[in-house]
Amino acid sequence: MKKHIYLVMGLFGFAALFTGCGNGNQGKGSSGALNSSNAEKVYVAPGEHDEFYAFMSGGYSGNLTVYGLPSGRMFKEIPVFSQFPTSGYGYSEETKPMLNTSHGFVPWDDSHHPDISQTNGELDGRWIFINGNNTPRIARISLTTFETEEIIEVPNSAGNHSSSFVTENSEYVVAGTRFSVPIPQRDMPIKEYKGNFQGALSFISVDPEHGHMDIKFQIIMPGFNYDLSHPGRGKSHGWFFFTTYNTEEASTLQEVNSSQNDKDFIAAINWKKVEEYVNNGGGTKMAANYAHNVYDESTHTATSTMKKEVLTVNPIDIPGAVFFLPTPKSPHGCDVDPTGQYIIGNGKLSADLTIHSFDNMIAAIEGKKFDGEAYGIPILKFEDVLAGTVKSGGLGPLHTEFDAEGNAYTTFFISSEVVKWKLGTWEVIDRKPTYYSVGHLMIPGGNSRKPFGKYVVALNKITKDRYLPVGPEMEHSAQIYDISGEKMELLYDFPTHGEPHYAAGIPAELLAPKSTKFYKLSDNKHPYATLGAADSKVVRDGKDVHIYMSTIRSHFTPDNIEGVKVGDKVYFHVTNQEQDFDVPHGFAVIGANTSELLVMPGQTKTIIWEPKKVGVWPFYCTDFCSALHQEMQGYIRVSPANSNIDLSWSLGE
Ligand code: K7E
Ligand code: CUA
Repeated sequence: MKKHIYLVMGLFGFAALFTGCGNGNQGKGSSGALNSSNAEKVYVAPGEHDEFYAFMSGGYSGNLTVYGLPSGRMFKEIPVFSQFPTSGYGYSEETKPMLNTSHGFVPWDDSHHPDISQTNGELDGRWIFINGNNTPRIARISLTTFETEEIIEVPNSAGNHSSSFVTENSEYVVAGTRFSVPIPQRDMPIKEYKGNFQGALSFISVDPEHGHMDIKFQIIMPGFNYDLSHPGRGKSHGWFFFTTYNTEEASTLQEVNSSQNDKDFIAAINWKKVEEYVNNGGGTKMAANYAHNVYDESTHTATSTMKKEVLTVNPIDIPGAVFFLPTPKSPHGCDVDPTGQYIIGNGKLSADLTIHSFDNMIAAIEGKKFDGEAYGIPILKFEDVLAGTVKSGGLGPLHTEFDAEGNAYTTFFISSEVVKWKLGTWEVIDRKPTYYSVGHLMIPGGNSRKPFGKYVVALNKITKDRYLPVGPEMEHSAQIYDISGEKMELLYDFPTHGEPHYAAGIPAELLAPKSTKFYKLSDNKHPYATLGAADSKVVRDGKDVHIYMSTIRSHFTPDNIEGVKVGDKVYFHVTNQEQDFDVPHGFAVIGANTSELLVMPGQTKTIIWEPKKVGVWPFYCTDFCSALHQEMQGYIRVSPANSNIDLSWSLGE
């Protein structure tokens, strides 16, 4: 045990050494990142467009950010798991249901791994999925509207981390638990973890037409930690691979106790076999309670439904469906190359990378060459499945991506570098420092059969001296490298928002032409929509007052409202009448216990305002929409609770 403590301390000492040094003379001189031709490589002239979209997970912002590559310009923050006052997401009545869970309204999460939908193993640009780590959820975001359309909660899961990766035809988006827990949840002593806690790996089906998600089955696995996962592709399509750590099943002092085993496992799951089993009536329905939230583009409104049942399967009931591949040193990343042949386990406490061969794995399974079992799941022999080892000389490998030329790129957290190596020969071709302590990296399409190469983006954890200081809290730093040549070339640094873990990149030409410009007013099915200024009205229903409000440059209709009383609940249903690209109107009213609304053309959004004080209170448009934007305002008169002033409103006559 002591030896392990020393090893861990040794590694972190080494980390301090690397992350502690400044950028010194890096890049001075005629080559390197300060070379002016590198500036040209990331320069996108005014009015020109970037070549790639990059979607960065927002980490503890709970959201997803959209950047351009190579420029590193941020285009949008897409709210997903967190309330977002900039647009009113999670504040407006229409979007609040998106954040409903079995724990009630949860307005925040920690998002890690975006993954773009695929067809035949290639990015198809329809949707992007991302996981909520803390209160386990998977979200689906439309890549035409760039809006979150659906969120499904994942029951029996805790720390939804080995998620949200899609299979080759987006048959499934997969969500694996990081923490094992009692399943079903119950009151029990924590020290009885071993043998009692379990880990759920959820396969969420994706409707090929609408993208709607549904948990098809959950595999209830031994009580390990399931860290990351990737789908098989090509020849290994039908399989899914998950790294595990804490196969020791320690429940305390994890940083020591879960590093005891020299090898943990990669769990190989033959999901086609499990699918066949459940299609034939296999599995056990378990009572559950989880939210399924769907946003309807025609009503501009989300609904939340609680689901009450989940289908679970016990892997030992399906012989041939699940195997363990021994993998050294608490592996973190689990990556599959574009051919589907190689499965890379990045042992985060190791210097070497372990590469398993899919063909070897199948041969070992067919030859029934097992090295014992864990909870009835066969363990394959390490030597039988091993394809090779990359002796990198780096420390703390985390994640690997691929280009289209048979090269792999692995990040090393402790030694702060990206290492390029050759699939099949395992030789190291190049290594470049990152600033500092890189986590994931991303090559557009690098998690598919068809990587686009050209750039790799390193997503660094430590920013330190890369930018002007802004106090103790800094944004994380990304770095873009040109990988079109034999050697990688650092081009540019740019800050990212929240803590991007993984990212997904796609050629702009696959998304830009189909991007929604505005919503058609004639398609607006919102029950409180105002489809023309003439339809504006105010309706009282007991203490509820519904204001059907329309907006067009540059006025609200109605602009003045009287007859509202203290104790009323006022619903401002604001419809934007514009039918043009990029003309939002905003709405804010004094004292609202919520955010503004930002309403896109053709859309209806609602906030509730509960006036507590008598007076005449203004509201206004928050988005500078025209030269007369400052005139886009109105008043609402609030009378005492017992007043008998009738409702009235002005339509601008
Ligand atoms: Cu940050 Cu993929 Cu959540 Cu590694 S994870 S870095
Ligand atoms: Cu509408 Cu400003």
